Amino acid sequence: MNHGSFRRSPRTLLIGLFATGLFVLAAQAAAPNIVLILADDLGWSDLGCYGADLHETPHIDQLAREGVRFTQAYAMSVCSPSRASLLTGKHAARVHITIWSEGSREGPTDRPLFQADSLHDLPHTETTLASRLHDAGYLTALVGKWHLGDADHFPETHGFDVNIGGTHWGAPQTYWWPYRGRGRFGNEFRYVPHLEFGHPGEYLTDRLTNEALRIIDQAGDQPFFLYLAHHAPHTPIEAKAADVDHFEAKLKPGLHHRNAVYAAMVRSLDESVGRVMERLDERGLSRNTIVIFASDNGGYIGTDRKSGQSVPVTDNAPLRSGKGSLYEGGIRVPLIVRWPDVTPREAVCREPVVLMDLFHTLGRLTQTSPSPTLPRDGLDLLSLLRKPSGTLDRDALFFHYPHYYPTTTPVGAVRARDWKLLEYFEDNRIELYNLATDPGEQTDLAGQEPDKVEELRQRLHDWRTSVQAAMPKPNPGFHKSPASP
Ligand SMILES: [Ca+2]
Repeated sequence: MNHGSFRRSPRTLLIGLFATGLFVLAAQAAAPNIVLILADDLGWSDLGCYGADLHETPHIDQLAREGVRFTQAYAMSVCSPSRASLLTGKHAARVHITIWSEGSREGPTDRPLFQADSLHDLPHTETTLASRLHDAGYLTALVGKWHLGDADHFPETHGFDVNIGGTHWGAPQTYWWPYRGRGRFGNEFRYVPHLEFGHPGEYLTDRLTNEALRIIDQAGDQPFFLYLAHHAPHTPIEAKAADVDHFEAKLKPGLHHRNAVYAAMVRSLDESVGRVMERLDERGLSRNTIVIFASDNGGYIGTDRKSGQSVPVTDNAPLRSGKGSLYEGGIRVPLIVRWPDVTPREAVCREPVVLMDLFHTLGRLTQTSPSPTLPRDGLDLLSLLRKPSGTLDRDALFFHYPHYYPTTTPVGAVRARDWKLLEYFEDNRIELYNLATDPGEQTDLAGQEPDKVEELRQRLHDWRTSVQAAMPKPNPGFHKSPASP
C-alpha cells in the first residue's frame, strides 16, 4: 500500500510551517489595537458633543466627529457593576456584583430593607475581555481604576499583563501626587500604586495619561488592549488651578453646569483623550486602532463638601436624577466609538445599547467563540457600528440596583423600546414612562397604562428569575415612625 500521497516530506512540512507562521504574523499585524477610555461618573450631558455648556471637550468632540456617537447608551448605575459587566459581557445582576465593592461589605441598618448580597471580588470563574484578548496575542494593560476586588482579584489575575494603578478602591484619596493622605475616607489610607515616582503638583489624570502613552510606545508590533480607566471626574473634585480660573471666569447665570472645578476636571480628561489620539497618530497607529470613549454611570449630582464646594458636582439635565438612580440620569452615559474602516464619520446612533455589548463586539477580534454557556446578556454591535441608523434584535434592557444611594431606594427597571418601567422594592411601587415623549421621566403613566405595566412588570420579574438576581430582604428591626405618613 502506498501512503506516499499522504506523506509530507520534511521540506514540504517546513514550507507549510513557514507559510502558517507568516499567516499568523500577518493576522497579528492586522489585528486592530483597542483603546478603551472609561471615565468615572461622567454624566450623559457633560460633554460638548452631548450639549454641555460650561464644559469644553474639543478632543472628545473631535473623536465623535470621526466615529459614532451613541445617544442612548447605558451602563449600570454605579461603578463596580458597570465594570464587571463591561469586562465579562454578563449583566451585573448575573455576576452578582450590584453595588460598588466597598459598599458590598455593609449596607444601612436603619432602612425598611437590608440591601441584597453583592460580591466584593470579580470571581475567577468569569472570563474577562482582557483574558480573551490576552489569549489571542494581545498585550493587555489596565491603567487607572480597577474596583473589582482585593489583591487576589487584581487585574493581573483577570487577564491583564500590566496593571498600573488598579486597586480595590473606587477613588483616589486625592488627584495630587503622591496620591495619598489621611482623613478623606475615614481611617483608610488610600493610595494609587505604581505611581510612587512623581513630583509635587503632578495631577493624576495627566499621570495616568503618561502611563497610557508609555504602553502605546512599548507595545511594538504586538496588538494591544489599553483599558485607560480614568478616575476623573469622580470625587474628590480637584483640578488644576489655571483651569479652574478659566471656568470660574466663564460662569454666568443660566448655564446648565455650574461647578468650575468639575469643568476643569473634565478638561483634563478631554486633554487625555487628545494626547492619546495624538500619540496614535505620531506612531502611525490611528488607522489600525479602535478607540472607544464611555462613562461607567451617570453624573454625580451631590455636592463634594469635603472639597469645600457648595454647588452640585454636575447636573444630567435633560435627564432625571443621577448616579445610583435607575432614572435615565443614573444609567445613560456618553459612548463614542471610532473604528477605522467600520464606523462612518460624524454618525449618531439612537439605538439603545449597553456597555456589556462591548465585550461581545470586541470579543470578535479574538476569533474565538466565548464559552457556549456564556449568557448573551450583551450583543455584538458591529452591524450597528457599520450602519448606525440600524436597529438591534433586542426587546429590552434590564437594570437592577437592590441597594440604597442618596438618589434612590432599592429598585429594578426595564426599558422596552420607548417604554420604561421602574419597580421600587420597599413598597413594590411602579412607575411607567414613555421616553420618546418624556425623556426627562416627569409624567408617570402607570395609572393610565395598566396593561403595559402588567406586561413589563412580568418581564422584569421573569428576567430577575432568569439571572438569579439577588434581592433585598425586609428589615425586621425597622419600624416606621408613627408620625410618618
Ligand atoms: Ca463610577
